[in-house]
Amino acid sequence: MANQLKSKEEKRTSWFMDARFGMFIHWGLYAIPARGEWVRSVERIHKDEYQKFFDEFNPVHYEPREWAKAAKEAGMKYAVLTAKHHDGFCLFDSQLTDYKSTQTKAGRDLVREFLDAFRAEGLKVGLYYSLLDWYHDDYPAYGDAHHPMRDNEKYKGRYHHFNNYLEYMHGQVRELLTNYGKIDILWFDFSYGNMSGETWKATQLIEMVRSLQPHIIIDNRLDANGEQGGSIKSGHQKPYSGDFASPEQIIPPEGIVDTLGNPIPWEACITLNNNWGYCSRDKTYKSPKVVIRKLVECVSKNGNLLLNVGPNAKGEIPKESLEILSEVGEWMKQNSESIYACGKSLYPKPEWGRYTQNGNLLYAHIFEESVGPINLKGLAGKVKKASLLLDGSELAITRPWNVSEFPDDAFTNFSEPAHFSFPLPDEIDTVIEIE
Ligand code: H79
Repeated sequence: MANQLKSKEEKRTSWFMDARFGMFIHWGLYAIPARGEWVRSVERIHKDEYQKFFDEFNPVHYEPREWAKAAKEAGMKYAVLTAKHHDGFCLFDSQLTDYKSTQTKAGRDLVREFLDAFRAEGLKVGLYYSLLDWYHDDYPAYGDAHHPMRDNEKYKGRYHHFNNYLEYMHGQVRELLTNYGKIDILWFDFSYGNMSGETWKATQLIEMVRSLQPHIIIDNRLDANGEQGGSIKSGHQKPYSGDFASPEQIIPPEGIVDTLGNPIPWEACITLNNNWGYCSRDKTYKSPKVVIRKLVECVSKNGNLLLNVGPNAKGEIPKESLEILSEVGEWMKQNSESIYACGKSLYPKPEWGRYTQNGNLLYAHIFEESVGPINLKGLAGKVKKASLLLDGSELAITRPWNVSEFPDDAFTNFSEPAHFSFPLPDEIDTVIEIE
């Protein structure tokens, strides 16, 4: 589409749709108990008891340049850090609270260092900000399904001063978007039941956000039924409907489209093991192969993948995660043309894998070992050239001897050129570029 015909929303999100692959970083006090970022809620830990993690917090190995290099090497184009998660602890030097990293042994503004480091590596930067806040006294506690103090009678009625919380929350968002230069993504989390939309004074919040950072793109979680698209796709856009949908721990089966069937930007956020925050006992890591296939799946459905890491209390990304990222990076070095700026193909999903497409270039991601040539259904007579993305070697398009059974199909014949052997090592998926 010609640029001048693009809507404001499309222009805002065009870098994002091209980027396709980003790093989510969940880091905070919960890295110390190392039982996931929900630990305070799940174990109903009292504020006074959780305080010990604030007193201990001392991430001596926090080197965001190392994080940024790991992200870049993996082929990621952007990163989103939890500036504040549900526990209310701030990784930045907010003037509105003392519950922040600068008041801990860390003594530093960790958000600023993250932003500087990732920008220096040429990545776009985003901040996650929790709408929930289990620390602030004016955030409803008693009776709130998620609050650590939900059963504690002493916390009854605190929400009468909810406006104080809203002022605080809006104020912190203002700080983040005023004091740290250009922020590319703002990632709110999350709305539920009545805690949604105007309960957060969402229209006013969005107006402030856009006035401070006109180019920022915002997720859709100021709206309760946001995750899978919600009002973004309904055609009844609200000011706070957001720029992209944010499916969590799921890749939508058909991508996400609006009511007219037009694709809308979306980003699946997925953990590497089964926790967002560092969890020392959780070793259920996905293999690099699964991660690559999930990235390809997102792109093949017009979506992005925001892949999470949960650094530990010292500030290190777990070595298991680093290993996965580095192997994904190896694959990306050879095959990233089939990811960046690519999207859903005009051709339906093939039986042996997935297609991604960028203009005239079709990328065949071969997930299954084949016996004989790969069938490119519906492409007979349309292929100018096919080659392996891995090394650029040309592949012959041939047809099998029983051609009459496949009248309209093209095949790539892996027996020519002779030096190419298929399948490749099991861990790495093969990509063919078809012009
Ligand atoms: O930041 C990450 C999660 O902490 C956050 N969103 C991502 C990006 C998130 N907040 N809420 N939820 C996800 C969904 C709520 C899940 C819950 Fe549970 C089920 C809360 C209580 C039961 C999961 C399982 C968390 C605690 C136990």
